Amino acid sequence: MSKLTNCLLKKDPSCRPVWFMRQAGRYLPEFREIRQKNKDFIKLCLNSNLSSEITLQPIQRFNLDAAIIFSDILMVPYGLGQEVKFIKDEGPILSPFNLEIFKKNNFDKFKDKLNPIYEAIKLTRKNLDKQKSLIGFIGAPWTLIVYMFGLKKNKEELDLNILKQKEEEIRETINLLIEYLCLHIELQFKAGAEVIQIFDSWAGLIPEAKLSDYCFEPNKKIVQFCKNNKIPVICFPRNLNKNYLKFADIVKPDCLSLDYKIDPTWAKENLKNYCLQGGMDPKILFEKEDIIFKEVDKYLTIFKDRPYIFNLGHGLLPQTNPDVLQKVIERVNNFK
Ligand code: 1CP
Repeated sequence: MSKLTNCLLKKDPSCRPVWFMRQAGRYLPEFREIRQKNKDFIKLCLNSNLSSEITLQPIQRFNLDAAIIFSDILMVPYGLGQEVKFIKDEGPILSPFNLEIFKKNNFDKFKDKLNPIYEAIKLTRKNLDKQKSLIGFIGAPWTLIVYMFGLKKNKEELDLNILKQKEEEIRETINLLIEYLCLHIELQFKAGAEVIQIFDSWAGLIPEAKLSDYCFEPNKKIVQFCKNNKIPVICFPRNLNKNYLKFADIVKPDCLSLDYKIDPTWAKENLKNYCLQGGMDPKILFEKEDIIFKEVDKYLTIFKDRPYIFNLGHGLLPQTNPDVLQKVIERVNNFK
């Protein structure tokens, strides 16, 4: 069993796996080199050889316990017929959503469109050390809805008017999305991804009264699907604050990934029966070495007797220095 699955399933506190969200990405010069020659991000995600090569880049450089397949949560809306464009410094833009067209999808069409992702997973699993895990992932329904319906007014705020107007359409879309997301999980698992992470990056934007409908229940259904199929699952309901507790009680994933606004001591005391992951602010990596190490040690000490996966409270930022990351990984691996 790999260190990561041992921690997740056996809840063994003695192993201390480490990996990072966005570990394959723009902070690596070798990624930028490939990206520069491949301007179309969707096409890059659908190039199985390149996707696999990018997935393995951080593994070649660092002593990490897991690789995460190079793809994007927006490949699912793409697979379901929406156009997806990534505009530099602006983020993703999707073509207008149309429920009637969306309903015309079927499993075979979806599977064919996203097949290169599953091929990339097969290829990566073949070239990855047996001791290292390969992580597949999805975006949670709500987080996908935010992009599919263009719900954001700006980086931090939702357009609540659209949210109200489209309530019925959103409900129907979430229910359909769950089916395709479970299929996407199953196909990634069958191709060789042995752990799934569910990113609910915009969970923190949901109005309190809608948390159950938009966050807890959809995540619960997908986690239940994973459990029924014996697929280990990590949930990342970002920025839920104290509602992490409610999320944990209702959704019951194998592991909860913490964002950097969560106080790790609070998490340790309140999320008692859970394997936990991450938490440290990615911006700490821009500080001086002694400050970084102090913060790394803080997380490792708080979670010393708990099953804990070292990671950050969100993805690595593009300005991160890979040499600094190298030192952090050594620090984690040598921690006694
Ligand atoms: O070169 C570039 O500009 C591409 C940047 C990039 C990368 C490296 C995007 C665009 N996606 C990815 C890969 C990616 N996305 C991975 C690969 C594996 C790894 O972690 O190494 C994963 C797991 C994701 C997941 C993802 N995509 C999330 C969830 C995690 C999070 O960051 O909260 C989200 C919200 C997206 C949407 C997305 N894709 C890309 C960007 C810049 C964004 C976010 C935009 C926004 O803030 O709204």
